[in-house]
Amino acid sequence: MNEKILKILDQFALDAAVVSAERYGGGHINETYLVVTASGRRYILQRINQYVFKNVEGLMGNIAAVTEYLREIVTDPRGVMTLVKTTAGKDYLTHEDGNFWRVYDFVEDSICLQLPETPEDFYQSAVAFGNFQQQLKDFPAHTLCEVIPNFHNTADRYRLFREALAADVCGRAAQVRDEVEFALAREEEAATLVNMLAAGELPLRVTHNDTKLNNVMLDARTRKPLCVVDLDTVMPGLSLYDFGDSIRFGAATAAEDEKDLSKVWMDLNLYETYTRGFLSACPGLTQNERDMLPMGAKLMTLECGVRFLTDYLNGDVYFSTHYEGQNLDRCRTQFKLVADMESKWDDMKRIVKECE
Ligand code: GN1
Ligand code: MG
Repeated sequence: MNEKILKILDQFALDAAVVSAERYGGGHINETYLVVTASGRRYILQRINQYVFKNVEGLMGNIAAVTEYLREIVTDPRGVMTLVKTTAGKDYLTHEDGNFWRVYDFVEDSICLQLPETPEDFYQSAVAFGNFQQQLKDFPAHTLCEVIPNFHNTADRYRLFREALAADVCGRAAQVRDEVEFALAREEEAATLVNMLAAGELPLRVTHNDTKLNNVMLDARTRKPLCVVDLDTVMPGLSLYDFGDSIRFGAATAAEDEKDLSKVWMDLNLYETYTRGFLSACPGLTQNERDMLPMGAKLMTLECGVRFLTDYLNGDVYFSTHYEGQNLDRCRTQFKLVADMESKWDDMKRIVKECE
């Protein structure tokens, strides 16, 4: 076993001596290990990525506050992530080399899916994220720190896009005139949700901000949700961000970087499935939030497309890419999804009404 990892684990209040610690999972951000102790108990050890997360203290403060709050509500201990404290009683360890480490209890008897195997799986992920929203409806969201400032401030994303377009550091602007035009034609509408928040028409909520299926743990036996994981981007926001990002990713018929746009659209059946699951688990949404669900889906998709386009103009510095032009391909699928949603707008609104 790795000596350094053992020394780190020594500083956490585990139940018994460590017998193994192996690299685990497919995450792209943090470094993760599965730890087993002499009693057979399992833990997850993670080194927090400080390049992506500059404010680890704020991030860990958010996770501790939200998980402690949820623990009072859930009945199954697997219904919430549990941080294991350090021997000094802290929620994370600051190592002498400057890295930050944390330990969670392993969520036993659970599965985690990369893609839905059936529409029911997608439905259950909607229930999981709806539950998360519902359970935290009275949590004072403003007390959480904004882990990544302006993360879903769509208006601010446009400001950064305009800056990138004006600077055109890679000389790519001329190739993307159609995409630029598509984005700019929707700039005013893109501010709809942030304007409603500022006007007090939408409530500030605790949001997860990475509402993909693989961030839900399902019970291995019942295939029903246990808890949501990857709480690093939990911060104050709008419920519509979480709903919208799920639709953007989960109701799309093709990969985010599909080149053949004729394969890309938003599947209305999957949209309906997710909406039904989310609304059934989250009856506490206000009428304005319900009415704006289609707008949440559209604006999260538009925003993501604008972010990909901005990164393409900037020379692919934020999103990791595997080939030249991948960010432009990603931008195009997102804009195709937006156009498809616009053509299905009345159906999207009708489905929300039918699910209420
Ligand atoms: C990033 O790292 P990943 O794939 O979970 C991004 C999301 C985007 C997504 C698009 C912290 O998420 O906001 O929607 O890529 N996360 C961050 O694929 O920027
Ligand atoms: Mg993630």
